[in-house]
Amino acid sequence: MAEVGIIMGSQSDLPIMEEAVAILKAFQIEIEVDIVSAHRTPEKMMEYGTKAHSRGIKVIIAGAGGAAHLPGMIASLTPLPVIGVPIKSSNSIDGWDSVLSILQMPGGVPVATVALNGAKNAGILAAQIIGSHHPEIQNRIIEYKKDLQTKVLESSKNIKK
Ligand code: RP5
Repeated sequence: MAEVGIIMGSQSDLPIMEEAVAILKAFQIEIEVDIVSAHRTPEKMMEYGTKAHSRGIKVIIAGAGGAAHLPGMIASLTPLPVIGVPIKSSNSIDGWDSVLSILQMPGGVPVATVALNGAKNAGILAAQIIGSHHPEIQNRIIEYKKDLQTKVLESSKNIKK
């Protein structure tokens, strides 16, 4: 059963959102992926946002670009933590529109917003949330962080040669 729901406003967001898919698969977390548009399929968005928690989803990652309303609207409908991924899409001016649309939520309705096109970090954050009550997954995150450290220390050694 999927624990992380990854949704995006358009098929055109998929190349970025694939990075969340890839890292969550690497952490061996069950996911589901779908396209849910706040503006083009509002009824589907309502259905997704109101029912995800009863289907066993624990965290939602929502990506959108331009007038990026999907993460905030989903957050308004669900009791689950929502991670928002601002995407620099074809209708973005420079990406700030997507960032601010997702980041500047009103009090009471948080969206944990990652960097522009930061789907990989969204996946890691979702894994950390799941890992907080799942020791096996938390251990994979500990190993992942050790690996990040090893890579930097190796580059540091090599750059001095
Ligand atoms: C947003 O508009 C989507 O999330 C996407 O980032 C952007 C452009 O969508 P398309 O016109 O490519 O379908 O709603």
